[in-house]
Amino acid sequence: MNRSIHDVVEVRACPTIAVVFALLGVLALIACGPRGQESGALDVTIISVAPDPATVGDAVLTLEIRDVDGNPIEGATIEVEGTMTHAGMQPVIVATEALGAGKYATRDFRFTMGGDWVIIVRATLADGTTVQQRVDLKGVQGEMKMDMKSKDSSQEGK
Ligand SMILES: [Cu+2]
Repeated sequence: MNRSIHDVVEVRACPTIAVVFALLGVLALIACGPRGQESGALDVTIISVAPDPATVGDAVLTLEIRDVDGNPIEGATIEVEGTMTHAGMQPVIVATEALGAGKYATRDFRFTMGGDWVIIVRATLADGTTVQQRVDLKGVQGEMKMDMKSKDSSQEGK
């Protein structure tokens, strides 16, 4: 799973804007080089994951979100979807809290399985435009099976 192929630019907006953002994304890629996490109309960096290393269970992802010019995205509504690429995965979709300076922290996020996750960040900008960007978050620690129940699921299997 090559990183540069995996991180396809995703833009959900009207077609004209999508084309513009796609072009900007290409320019950003050329300008920034293959940094993997950063392409497209939003420059999304996961600046921290708590606990660290990321582990199955409750977690807080702190994101830094900038536009292609490097300006922090302020006044946006940011939704974070955590998912994996295998069939049957139940995505985890949560809201975020703005921390200022383009930083946002997830509320009530939870890693339900160990393994490689994909974090999809959906931003509704102040002008109503919706932009989406995905970031890989690999190697979440813990069991590679569904953990849809609460913490007392360790009681199972007796
Ligand atoms: Cu999964």
